[in-house]
Formats: sequence, C-alpha cells, structure tokens
Amino acid sequence: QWNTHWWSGRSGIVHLFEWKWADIATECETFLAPNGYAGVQVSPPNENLVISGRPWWERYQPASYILTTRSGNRAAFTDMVRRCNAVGIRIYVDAVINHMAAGNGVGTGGSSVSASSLSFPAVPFGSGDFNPSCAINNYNDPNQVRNCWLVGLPDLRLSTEYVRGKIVAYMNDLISLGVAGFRVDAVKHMWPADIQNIFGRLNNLNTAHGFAANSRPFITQEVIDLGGEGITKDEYLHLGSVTEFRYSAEIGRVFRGYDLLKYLRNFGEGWGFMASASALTFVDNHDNQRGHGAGGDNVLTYKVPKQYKMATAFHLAWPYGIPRIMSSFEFSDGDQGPPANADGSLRSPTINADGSCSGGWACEHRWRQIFNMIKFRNAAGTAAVANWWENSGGKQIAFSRGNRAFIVFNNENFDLNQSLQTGMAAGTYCNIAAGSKSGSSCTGSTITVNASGVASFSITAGATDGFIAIHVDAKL
Ligand code: LAG
Ligand code: CA
Repeated sequence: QWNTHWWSGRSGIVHLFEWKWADIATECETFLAPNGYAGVQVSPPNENLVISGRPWWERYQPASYILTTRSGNRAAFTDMVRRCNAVGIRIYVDAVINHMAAGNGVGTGGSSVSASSLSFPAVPFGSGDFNPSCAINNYNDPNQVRNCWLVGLPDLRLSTEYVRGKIVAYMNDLISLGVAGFRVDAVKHMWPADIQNIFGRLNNLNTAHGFAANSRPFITQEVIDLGGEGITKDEYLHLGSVTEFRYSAEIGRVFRGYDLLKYLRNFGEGWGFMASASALTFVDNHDNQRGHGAGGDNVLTYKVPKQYKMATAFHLAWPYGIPRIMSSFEFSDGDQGPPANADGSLRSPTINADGSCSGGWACEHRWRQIFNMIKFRNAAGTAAVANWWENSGGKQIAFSRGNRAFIVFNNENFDLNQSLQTGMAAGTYCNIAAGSKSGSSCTGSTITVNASGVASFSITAGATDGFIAIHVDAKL
C-alpha cells in the first residue's frame, strides 16, 4: 500500500482542492499528462452536509457515501477517473471515514442529516454506530484522541463490523471505478487495528484501468505528528505511507530565512523524518496553508511566491519522499469556500493565454517554475545527489542529480556570482526557472556548461526566482 502506481517517467501528486471532476478530467488530458505529473488528489467525492456560507470544510462533514458533491456526480467522477487513467494520471481519493457531519440539514445529494439524533439514513448510520460524545482536548491521551469527537464531529464506532463494512463498501466502490488509492483523513483519530482491518479488505485495483493484476491501493495516512503527543506516526507506518508534517514545517522555516540552506544537505531521514518510501511530502496542504491543522506559522503558501517557488524547487529536486503539490483557490479568510456562483455551484478556473489561472484559482501546479521542476525530477530519475556546493554564509547551495540535472539556490540578501561544477555534459541548457525549451531554443535564459562540466551562475538578491535549474531534457 506504498506503491503509487505512477507511470514510469512521471512524478508528483497535485491536490486539485475543490476542483470539479469535469475540469480535472480536462486538466489531466491537456496539462498534467503533457507536463509529466503522475497523479491527482481529489476533494472528498462523497456527499457532505450543506453548511451555510459554503465553507471549504463542509466537505469534511460526510452525509453519506453517495458520490454527489459540488465537484460533480457519480457519472462525472467515473468519466474523470477513466480519462485521467487513460493518459497516465492516477486519482487518489480523500477518504473521510473517522466521523460524520456535526449539523442537521440536507446533504449535497439531497439526503437528510441529523447529528442531533445521530441519524444518517442514506448510509444508514444510527445512534449505535457512534462512540459516546466527548471532547478531544488532551492529545496525550490516545483513548480520548481516538474515541472522542474531533471538533465536535460524531465519531464513528470503527470497532464494529457494521461500520467497517459500510466504509469498506464505499472504498471498494471507488476502486471499482478505477481510483489508484486514498489520502485517509484524520488517521490519528482512528485506532491502527481498525484501519488495518479496513485496508486489508480493500479490493485490488481495477485491471480494466491499466493497473497490474494484484495491485494494492496506494494509501497515505494523514497523521499530524510534530512531536510531543501521545500518538506518533510510527504507529501507522506498517499500514501505508504517512504525511510527513515536519517536512512542511521545516522547509518553510528554512526558505523563510530562519535557517541555513546548507543544512538541507541531509534533509529527510537525517532530520528525523520517517523513511523516504513512507513519506508523503508537501510544502503546504489545504489545512496548514490557512492556519487549520498543523505546521506552524512558517508554512509557505502561494501568498509568498518567491520563497514558495524556491521551497517547491528544492522539494522536487531532492530525492526524498512522495511529493504532493498544493493547488489552491485564493483566500483571504481561513473559512472561505472556493469560487462559486450565486446558486452555490462551483466555478471552473479560467485558464489565461500564458497558461496561468484566474477567476479565484491560484493553480500553483501551472506556475512555470513548479511544473518545470516536475520535469526536472523526471529527468533526474533515480540519480544520486552529487556536486554539492555551499557558500560560506550557508544560504547559497547547489547540487546535481548525477549527470542529469543541476540546481542552484540563492537565499542570501546578496548576489550569487559563481562558477560551479555541474556534473553535466558540455552544452547549452535552458534555465527552466526562467523559461521552457521550445523547439531548438529557450523562452528564457540559458546556461552554458563547458567541456569540464563547469558553468557560471548569477542570481541577484532581488531576482524574482531565487534559483536556476538545468536538466538533460532541456538541453539545446
Ligand atoms: C482533517 N484531517 O485530520 C482535515 O484535513 C481537516 O481539514 C478537517 O477539519 C478535519 N480533519 C476533520 O475532517 C476541517 C476544518 C474544521 C472543520 C472540520 C469539519 O479544519 O475547522 O470544523 O473540517 O467541517 C468545523 C468548524 C468547527 C466545528 C466543526 C463541527 O470549524 O468549529 O466544531 O466544524 O461543526
Ligand atoms: Ca475516532
């Protein structure tokens, strides 16, 4: 349950937060596959409680396992998965299985919801399917964290066969439609034995969607562990991959300038993070980019573009973890929902002539510096880090991935002007931070590597992009 089922030569999972299924299908075909991405994490596809003001977090309040949300219905979901798989983009579902909705009303599919009487007739779940109501306020008490009600959400009694069976049926329904796996929500709030039972009963992936026989669903478990709590990520590592929240917290701290880049030389296990093959890594996620969840004040987001691009460039250049790229809608308030019309329906992103988005969508995955770094990672493949260089101040670094790719960063408040051994073959390369290869030229600047593998690099302190990157697939 660690295999992502990526196509070879692809990498990176984009979280298309709150996108509509029809738009994701088009994005797979027209942008993600052509640019080397490997997968998409989608918002929860199951019916949620409609909450007034339509905050984004209503999707974390399940009404039923019917596939009807503001992102689209079952037919649209099915079409998206088929079309994305056809071009080698895997779909991972955000599975909210710890709890049901906290309010009363109606779901996005029209089902009735009553948290006050613990009645979810479209599943159906009734009062016997929930743990007794209590609050979580002591994160040193595993019983409370796992059996009480997270932010007041009715906590499912996952120890019972009935509840487990409903969740297994929901997840297997999605597997039958061709999804490649799951991002499982609120895993710290569920007992390892309960989710082990559920994961163990998931079907193999659907071979009609191109998965090899006997493929197990990819699982990434959302466990927020920044240390100092009664529950650790280690309790879940035998069940699948786990979100490495320390990666997000630390990379933000480094690129905000509070630490030296030279310490990134052993970023990963050397910093006490989990083993690379288990780690789902991210600069920010949908919670910590807006002060929900955890990660701290140093988390970088689209709102701090230069540092965000640099941190993401390092994230994608460095061979640690399974990288996930956040793709956001713009927000000024932490509860604000995605761009929507007056009738509540979601708006599609507007794609501008230069490939960027507007209409309230940030589309970080379409920023040149970011999608070109996906290509860098794909070009680097499994090549090891080599040719490490750092300045004496410690905020300028460079390294290669074997002889396939090379990158330089300047996070000092003074210019970088440096000749460096790149490890690369002689020739002229596009600086993929500044532009892309187009035919036999670059839309931005170039870097010339001489016969000894040396090239000279200049990155001013005030440069819009604080890095320069070259790789074999962008050689002229
Ligand atoms: C998660 N991971 O463990 C999600 O990543 C996170 O986005 C979810 O919280 C959480 N677990 C539950 O699935 C989000 C918001 C919360 C929101 C919750 C339920 O961060 O703010 O709570 O979804 O919609 C909201 C209100 C609370 C209220 C609660 C119940 O903000 O004040 O107590 O609803 O009414
Ligand atoms: Ca629980």
